[in-house]
Amino acid sequence: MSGKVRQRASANTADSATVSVNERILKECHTLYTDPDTGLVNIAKNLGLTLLAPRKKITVLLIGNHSAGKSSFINWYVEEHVQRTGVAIETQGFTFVTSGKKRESLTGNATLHLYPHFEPLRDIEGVTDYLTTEISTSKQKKFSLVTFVDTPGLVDGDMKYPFDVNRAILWLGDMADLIFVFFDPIGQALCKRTLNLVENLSVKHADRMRFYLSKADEAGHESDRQRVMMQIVQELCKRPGLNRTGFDMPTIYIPNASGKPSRCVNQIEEVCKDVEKSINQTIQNTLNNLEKDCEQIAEIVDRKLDEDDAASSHNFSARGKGCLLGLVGFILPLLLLINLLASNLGKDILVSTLGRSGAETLQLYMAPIKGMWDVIPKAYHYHTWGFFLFISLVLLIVAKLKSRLKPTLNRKQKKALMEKRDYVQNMIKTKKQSLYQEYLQQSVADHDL
Ligand SMILES: Nc1nc2c(ncn2[C@@H]2O[C@H](COP(=O)(O)OP(=O)(O)O)[C@@H](O)[C@H]2O)c(=O)[nH]1
Ligand SMILES: [Mg+2]
Repeated sequence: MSGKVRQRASANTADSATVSVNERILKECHTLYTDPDTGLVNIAKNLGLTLLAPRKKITVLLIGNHSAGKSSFINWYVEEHVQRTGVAIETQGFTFVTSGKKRESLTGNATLHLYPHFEPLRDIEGVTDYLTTEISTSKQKKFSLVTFVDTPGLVDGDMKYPFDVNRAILWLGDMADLIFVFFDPIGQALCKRTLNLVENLSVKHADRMRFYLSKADEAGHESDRQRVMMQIVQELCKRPGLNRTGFDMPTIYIPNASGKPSRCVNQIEEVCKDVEKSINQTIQNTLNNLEKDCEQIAEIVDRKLDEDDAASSHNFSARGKGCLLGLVGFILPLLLLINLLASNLGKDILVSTLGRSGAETLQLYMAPIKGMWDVIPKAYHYHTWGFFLFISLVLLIVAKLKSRLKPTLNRKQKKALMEKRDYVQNMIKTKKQSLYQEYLQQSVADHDL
């Protein structure tokens, strides 16, 4: 019994040990947004604000000529033969290579289900049939935090793609955190399609793009390699959109790919570092955005509460004005009516209904009105009645209009709003602080080692 418990406990620690701090931070941030009850996405939606949940992994798009070594690089990174490689045109469509609980291949529709933010790809006719996802259980390097997007090899000329490959790659470039461009020394490194795409992508995403001279072990001697590199850089610089100083192009190759040892310098670790840097940047951005989003929510709540206060005081004065106007509109004809009754009913009837003192008081108070009424010639009495009835009607209508109220929040709604504000300002911000602390601590620890 206790053995079983111990076994389970150790399995748990093993499990949590394989989940890196960074992975957990991104997952927790994701949950803070997507939780159905307390998630920021839903809180914001109820306030009329659209928030996007952060992604749990970065996306790395690989482009390059056919046979430049893209698929081989993915296999090397993952340390598993996930993608088919070879000189024949192997990769026809787009493949998302990602880590998961079990080895599996998914079709296009399942892929878009897994990556809802890639859903607009459907608009590019024919792409869905050429989308696949390869899920691998590998946790090598930083693979648990990366999704690679392998693309069809780019070639010029007659090659017919079953969909608009340029449009699809440009669109994927918008979604990717990193865009790796592989140039190989033997193939059509300078194929027009690749150069055009690189130029177009760098209009928006120059900062996300990295260039590599791949399969560098096949470039011959050092001098040959230099020449190839010069050629590629020259070709790139000819493009107006790419003419920048200092093209950085590490030379990389898959160790032992050619089967014979190579003396060429391999900078493939640079690629891994670029991936790591992007992951770190993503974590920092995600945490910063978390705080910004909380602030935005708190601001909206404050604004709503202010608006509600303004509406309440508006309603208070509207009610006051409405009452006053209504009262005048109501009293005016009433006074005329009383005056009419008082002067037309005989004194006896008044005394018998109101009592002697009552009748006298009435006469006393009605005297000014009676005085004014008597000034008006008898022939105009009906007109005067009409006039005053009209005035009081207008007053009553204005009163009705003036007392129109603005909607206000009830106590429960107000409380709910304030709770939301406190939740994002206190709970989530504290959580963000502690996640940041964990993130920083691990890099401090890394340096200490
Ligand atoms: N010598 C050497 N061969 C490589 C390297 N990377 C890939 N290859 C070979 O080049 C061919 C094409 O590679 P592949 O990954 O399919 O290219 P892709 O079309 O860009 O996906 C395959 O036969 C690989 O074995 C490398 O770094 N060095
Ligand atoms: Mg390939």
